[in-house]
Amino acid sequence: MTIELDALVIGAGFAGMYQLHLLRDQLKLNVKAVEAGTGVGGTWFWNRYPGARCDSESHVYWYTFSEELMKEWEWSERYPGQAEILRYLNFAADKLDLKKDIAFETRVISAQFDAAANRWRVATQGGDIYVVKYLISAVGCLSTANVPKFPGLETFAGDWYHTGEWPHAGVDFTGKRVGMVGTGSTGIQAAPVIAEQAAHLTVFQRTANYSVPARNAPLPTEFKQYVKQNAKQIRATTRETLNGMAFKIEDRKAVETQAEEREKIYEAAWERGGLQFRASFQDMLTSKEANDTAADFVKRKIRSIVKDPKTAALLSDIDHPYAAKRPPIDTDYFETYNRDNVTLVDVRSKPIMGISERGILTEDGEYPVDIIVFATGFDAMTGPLQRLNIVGRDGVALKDAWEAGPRNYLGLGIAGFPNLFTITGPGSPSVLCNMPVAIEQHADWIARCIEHMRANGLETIEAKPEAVEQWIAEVNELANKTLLPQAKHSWYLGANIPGKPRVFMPYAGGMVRYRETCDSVAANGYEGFVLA
Ligand code: N01
Repeated sequence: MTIELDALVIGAGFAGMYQLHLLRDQLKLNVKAVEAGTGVGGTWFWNRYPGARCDSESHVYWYTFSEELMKEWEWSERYPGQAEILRYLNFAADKLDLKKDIAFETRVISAQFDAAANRWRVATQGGDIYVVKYLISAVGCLSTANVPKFPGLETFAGDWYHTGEWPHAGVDFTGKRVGMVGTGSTGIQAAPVIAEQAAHLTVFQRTANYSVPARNAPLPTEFKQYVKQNAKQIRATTRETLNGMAFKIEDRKAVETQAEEREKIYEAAWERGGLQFRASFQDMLTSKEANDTAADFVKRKIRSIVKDPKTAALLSDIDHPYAAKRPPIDTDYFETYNRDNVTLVDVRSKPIMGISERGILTEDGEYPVDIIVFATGFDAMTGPLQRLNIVGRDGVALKDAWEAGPRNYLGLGIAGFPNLFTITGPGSPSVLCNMPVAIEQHADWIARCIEHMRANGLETIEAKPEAVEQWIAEVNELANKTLLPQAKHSWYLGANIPGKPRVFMPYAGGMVRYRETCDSVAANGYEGFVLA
């Protein structure tokens, strides 16, 4: 079937749903969304692994464009769990009546720009062709599962799963020997929950990781009321902070604070729990000396929690600055290693060689398991876009244009790919920000841009190559002012995927500065874009 539309949105998670709403209900475009899953939810549709929960606190992890939606929904816990977020997104989709305009179980396999017709031709796995003027990717940053290519995986006699493609029916670990590979945010959330059920859990750690207690808890009635009464103010606060959270980064510097006082501050932040640990001092991500104080504090905490000295040493032998990789938060992660049925295996010194029929093979020998859980992350940021097989002007494929790393303007537009917008694309704050805040800003900007084009009879918008050059230079410069690029094994850099170019992908200048830049670009007639 060939379907002609004004616009097509790819993906029906937080981003795609909001973009569909704006384009359909505000701009009155003829627009649809396509979604590979059988339901809305994106990340939260696919990531159903045990312990899956958001690290943003619930009162900032939702749509804030509608006060009505904010007042009608009530979160039950400090951090929303996967099932509750999925319920929330279904609630929002139903309130906005979005589902009727989303084609589910529809995976995009290619998108080709037809310059003569000034249209994108988008092909789906089912054989449909969407012919559209505007193409908006809302495919998320972490939606292309990375299953390491371990030789012999196909010979494994047990079951294996990637956390980002978790079976809807769940996995029963009762009585099973489980091997889990990966100790990022996902593995750190999953391990304590799996360990409670499994006969034995063996965690295969390549890079030791920091983690701070989340201190999740049910929300008291008073707080729920506070959120309802202050919905507008909460929204406003998330627009004023560097990372779209409701907490502000303290003005004080770790290097100018007396050791005793600093310890008290870290201790209080540890007790309070959550991502705001990294907001304790303003110099934590810019000064190695400051960062060392936080790193040292967390490492000492790990050693104080984990009883077996060898395991404690492995867990606290962390090779990167605190928060230079996305910092996880946890519920009893380090405590889990005190259980009799949990073992930690270091696969940095003795890497995984492959998978046998019976289990996981490292240079140290075979670890027999019944189930393997790959908490091995994603081909982040560029992976989901590349999977769409996008071909722009003059037959240039995105995979060739980005061979040396992503190159775009504002993280939103790509030279040679007219009328294509990438929500939370590389080069935008995205994963360094509370995602719904970054998403709403992008979707609003895109809607305003399309509105401007229609009001002025403009047919195409395309980033100028020189604007792309400047933007990439700015993204690099901002990242290099921080310690972020110093984590060698970070997915921010693409370093988790063999052969992927090492480029720091997110915009590290903060959401406030980024928003101002985008607004001023629009106010100056979409400076840096060619409009025709
Ligand atoms: O993935 P990761 P994730 N052999 O890439 C290891 C978001 N998120 O799914 O560090 C052995 O961080 C890898 O080792 P190394 C959040 O933004 C959010 O955990 O590359 N090990 C690492 O330990 C997060 O950052 C939330 O050396 C291998 C792990 O697998 C992002 O998603 C919850 C390996 C992968 O860690 C991704 O997190 C969860 C190999 N061949 C996730 N390959 C919330 O907000 C990889 N590893 C709650």
